[in-house]
Amino acid sequence: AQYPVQVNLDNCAKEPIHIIGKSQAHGVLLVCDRSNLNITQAGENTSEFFGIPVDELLGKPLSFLLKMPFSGHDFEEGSLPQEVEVNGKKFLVLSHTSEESLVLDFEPLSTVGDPFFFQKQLTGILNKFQEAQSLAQLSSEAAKLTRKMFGYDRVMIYRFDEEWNGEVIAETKNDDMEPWLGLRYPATDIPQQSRRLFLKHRVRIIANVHYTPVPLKPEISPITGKPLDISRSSLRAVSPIHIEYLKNMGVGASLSAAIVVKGKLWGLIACHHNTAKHLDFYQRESCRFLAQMLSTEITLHETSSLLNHSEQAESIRRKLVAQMKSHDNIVEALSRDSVKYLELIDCGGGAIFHINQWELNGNTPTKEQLDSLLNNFIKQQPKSLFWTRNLSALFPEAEEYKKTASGLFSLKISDNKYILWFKPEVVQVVTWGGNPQNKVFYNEKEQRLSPRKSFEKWSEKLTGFSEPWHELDRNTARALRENISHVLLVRQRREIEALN
Ligand code: BLA
Repeated sequence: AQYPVQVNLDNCAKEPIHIIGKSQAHGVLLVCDRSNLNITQAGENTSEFFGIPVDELLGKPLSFLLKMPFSGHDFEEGSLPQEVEVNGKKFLVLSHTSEESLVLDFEPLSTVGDPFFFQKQLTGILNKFQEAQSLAQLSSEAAKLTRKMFGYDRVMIYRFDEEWNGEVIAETKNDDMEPWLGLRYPATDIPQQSRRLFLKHRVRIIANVHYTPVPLKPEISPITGKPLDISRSSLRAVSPIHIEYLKNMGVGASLSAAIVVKGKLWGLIACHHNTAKHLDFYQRESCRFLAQMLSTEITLHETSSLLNHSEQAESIRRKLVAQMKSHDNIVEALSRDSVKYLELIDCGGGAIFHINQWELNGNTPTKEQLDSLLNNFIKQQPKSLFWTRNLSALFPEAEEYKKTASGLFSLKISDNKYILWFKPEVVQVVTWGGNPQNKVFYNEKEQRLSPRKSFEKWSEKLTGFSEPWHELDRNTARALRENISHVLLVRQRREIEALN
């Protein structure tokens, strides 16, 4: 056998989870030809659920299985799930199309309790969410409500950062379980194709981590001659890598629900159960709704803090403009009057470079260090705005002054005019769920990648980083540049007019 010389995490993103060709074992996957509703493929567990071996079903019309009146419309794209009876058992059938195939997920219908359970909770949930004063409180309420409604052993709110690493920002769990609150996990744990599916499907359960995957028969679609895309099936089997991951974590079943803010996957409601656990379609819809309400509430929180922040910056910028208009010297107007450019962007210090002179304010590197930073680094940047929270990683010389300037935000006004803002280093201890350097190894027995075995807390001291810059800082800086250019232009015109 050929082993990859180097274990490559890119392989995670290539795991073909959409054409996995197998289902989970708590229901039956049935595939028909859309044009005539003849059965073309089925899971090999039809005997267990329907009492009919798979070979007997293949090629037969759907009516052979569903001995009841139905019409093709019942299973069209977007139609409601249908309750059917087969072999004396009740199933809920969820249907969707995949190319020329109609994919039917048969899920055994458990005798549900109160069908209005969720509706009755709604007002309570909304009130709890609206009472929350902070994102932390909101997340914690959401975790508690999810656990109360669906009874998982551990419920976490998992938030992605800009690099798609994640952090458990709220948690509620059985007392005897180890807390994971505050732990971080690397981006490769939830690869991109999995995150993309969450944006679409929003809720996914893994009913039993210790299940035996059920192969589709035949594996290749007889209609297209290709593997069938079953990414939209609620029964789709799980990537073996992720199953191993959950086993290593000691998890028996999971539910994950997407938190989507402004069209982007913001995080997950991540639930674990120690043993197998199935939520039926209606419960999953309730969970989807809860996640939607949480998403809306998070959007509101983020929008209102964004609005406050931008109103503040706006008012400071207006005062700076007024100062520039009443001063002859722009640098003095920005740095020595009652309102200062340092207030515009959250920072520990700043510098203005103007016609080969430095004006330094607050905590900054020295003029000599800034000369080198400007000439050897900032001037090489292709755009007039540049920002980083980890300058020394990009410009090693900056290691010398990382205490004052791990964060750099620079604005070029013209070739001989720059404004810089600095943020100090904040040493942080970050704790990961397992050593993130050992994310994965090549498993010779299985001939595939395996995830790390240990999720033992692993702490890392992060040095050379500042707090991040705010996304609004870019708009603020751009607007300031416009203002300065305008003031300078008006002044230049007046000078020319005076000369004439
Ligand atoms: C999927 N990995 C996932 C999912 C989660 C995590 C939530 C989605 C599960 C679902 O679809 O229900 C990760 N789960 C976590 C994390 C926590 C948790 C971080 O509870 C923290 C508390 N995984 C690896 C490596 C690879 C990998 C190294 O660790 C690749 C080699 C792959 N993870 C992987 C794949 C999926 C996945 C392929 C998709 C599984 C599927 O949908 O079939």
